[in-house]
Amino acid sequence: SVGTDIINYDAIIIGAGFGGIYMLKKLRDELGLKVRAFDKAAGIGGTWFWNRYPGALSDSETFVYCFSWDRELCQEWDITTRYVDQPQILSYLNHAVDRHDLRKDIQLETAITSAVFDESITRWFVSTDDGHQYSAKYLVTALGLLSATNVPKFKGQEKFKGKMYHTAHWPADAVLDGKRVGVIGTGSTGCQVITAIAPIVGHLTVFQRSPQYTVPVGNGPVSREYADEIKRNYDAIWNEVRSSRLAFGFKESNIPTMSVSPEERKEIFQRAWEGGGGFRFMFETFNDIAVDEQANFAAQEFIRDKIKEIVKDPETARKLMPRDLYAKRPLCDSGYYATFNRPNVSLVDVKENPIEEITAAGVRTADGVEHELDVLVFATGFDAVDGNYKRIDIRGRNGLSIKDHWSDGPSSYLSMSTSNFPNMFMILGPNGPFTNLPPTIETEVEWVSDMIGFMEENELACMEPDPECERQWGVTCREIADQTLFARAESWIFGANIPGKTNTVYFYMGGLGPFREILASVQNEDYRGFKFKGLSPSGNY
Ligand code: FAD
Ligand code: NA7
Repeated sequence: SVGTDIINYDAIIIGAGFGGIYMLKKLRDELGLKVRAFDKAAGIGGTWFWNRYPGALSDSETFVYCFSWDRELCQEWDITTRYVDQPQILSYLNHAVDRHDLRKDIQLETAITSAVFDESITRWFVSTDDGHQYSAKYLVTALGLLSATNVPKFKGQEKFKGKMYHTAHWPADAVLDGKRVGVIGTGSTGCQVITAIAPIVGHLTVFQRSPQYTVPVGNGPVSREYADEIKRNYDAIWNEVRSSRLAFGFKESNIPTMSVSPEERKEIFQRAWEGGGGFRFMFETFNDIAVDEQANFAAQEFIRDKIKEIVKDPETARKLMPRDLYAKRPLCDSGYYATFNRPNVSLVDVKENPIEEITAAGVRTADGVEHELDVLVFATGFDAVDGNYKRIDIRGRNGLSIKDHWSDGPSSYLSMSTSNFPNMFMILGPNGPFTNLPPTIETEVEWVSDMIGFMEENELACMEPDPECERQWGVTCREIADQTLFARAESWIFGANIPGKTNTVYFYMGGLGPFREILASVQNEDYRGFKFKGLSPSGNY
């Protein structure tokens, strides 16, 4: 039976970002359950609480980087810029939480250290880092895809006398003005932070391992007419977003790259370059850049030509020019390549000239140069998708740990559930859609809420997906991913950014629209692939 010093809930949610917030709303206010959400952060917002580095910006456009479920808020909240930056998103999410009076059911600064399923009473027991225990029938993990940080270890790191920051643990008191700053990493985050801090630091040294294809983001204020037009059409916009593949709020192209003349191709790329947006450049221009080598090469060449044009020093331009596939998360920036024309910015190619060690004064590279630094920034990304799962002791039936269950790489049935972990629902679990994320998060939250509602209505004690359906879902995800060039590029999307991490499929690349159709058909067929168990007369499993 449930102990007396344990506080009991119907549902426990881990995480208070976009996912956890909406999940709390659904379960508490629509299903009337007793729910508590926990987050180890000192504030709500998830990603946008943690990532406070200069330049942090969502590159999903403002009108699709918000909650569609709060239709009133969609009308009330001002759209003033084409994209929203970290402070804007954080204040939006705080406003949403207060608007729905959710704060009182969110416990902050509390990390979940373990979650153990007790099969005899079909309940989860959750322990926190402050020594308390809680239990719940349902456990919802909204732990974030890009949340557990990747901090590579360099020789001598502990000797460094300056400050070291990972971009996702950016301290409020960080001072960069006039300082000698080094940045390791040139992914989406690296490009943003490098471009933002170059004008304020004394000297900036960029340690680049892989050069990046990036296009202008095209941020700026928007007109009142633009915002009004979106608000007038919001219902139609959301419908389109939900049935699209990428959920970014633009019409995905259906034209093959090679079907147009070279001149027309260049014009289309140029228009996209001027219009701005990384996903737009890759998916609004043509329909095959991510799947066809020749098409991909055409896009690469266009960007390489831009680098040649923008970057004045030919040696720096050469180092900045990627030669591999354009098949990582498409990036966009606010003047990244041009930043390297600044006299206070230098570029070190750490593939040609590796980091040997971190010294008391800075970073020493293989050529013997010691790059003296006051601040070293790690823009080295995340242990994506399953990173936070491995950092909690999660145990399902028969004490099986999630680490063992996922020893060959994480798996799921429909991203939201995994066998042996009954009544555990994952928001953005492995093998979910690769999209602009809020619409996918909403899709998953609504589906989970529907299933929990179904279980409550039918007095079911327990749900668990069929392992064979889970295996099949993994095969489907693999097959789709293998049709794309993304599978051949090394990035976090396939777990290739962390030494020793299983390089496998982590996403359903079939798109949100098709994913939603699959979910609807599963639901219509009495939750095909899920096993349920009813309550015994005693109320036990
Ligand atoms: P998160 O916001 O990551 O929240 C997860 C929460 O779980 C965190 O607050 C964390 O503290 C908490 N947590 C984890 N483990 C525990 C534990 N053991 N105990 C207690 N709490 C725990 N997506 C886009 O669609 N478009 C973008 O332009 C975009 N830009 C991004 C830029 C950056 C710099 C980053 C890092 C991510 C970006 N993303 C973007 C992805 C972004 O993560 C999602 O859009 C969205 O914010 C995810 O929300 P979430 O609620 O699923 O997870
Ligand atoms: P990314 O895209 O994983 O980028 C991390 C960067 O750090 C990338 O340039 C890496 O080089 C580099 N890196 C990682 N480890 C090292 C070591 N050991 N030495 C040198 N350089 C290293 O993370 P981001 O935070 O930029 O973006 C992740 C997502 O979060 C992004 O898509 C947004 O959606 C938000 P590599 O390319 O691996 O050679």
